[in-house]
Amino acid sequence: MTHTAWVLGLCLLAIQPAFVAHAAAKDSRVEITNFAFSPKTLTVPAGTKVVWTNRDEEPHVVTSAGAMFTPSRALDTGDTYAVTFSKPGTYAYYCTIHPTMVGTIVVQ
Ligand SMILES: [Cu+2]
Repeated sequence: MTHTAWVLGLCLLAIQPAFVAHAAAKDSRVEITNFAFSPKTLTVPAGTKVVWTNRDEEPHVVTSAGAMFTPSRALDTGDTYAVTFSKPGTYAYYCTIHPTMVGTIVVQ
């Protein structure tokens, strides 16, 4: 083994835990684009932080149907909103400004 290969191997060993930690980080994303939540249904394990990002030029709101979590304020372009789902269940939500925009978070 050349010295270079040995050093590279050491580097890979050193950075590997960072990748593992990143993969285990419990957050998941929903994009708001073209007046729709994407993915429309997101299934996550309990304890996941779900982060919505508004990619539209229009403001949108993330509101729980049945008030199962705190609603967001009106999200402008690029704004994010996060909810951590600790209990299993099906969480339907919609946009109060555009009530035909609906989505679901399924927490397992
Ligand atoms: Cu909206």
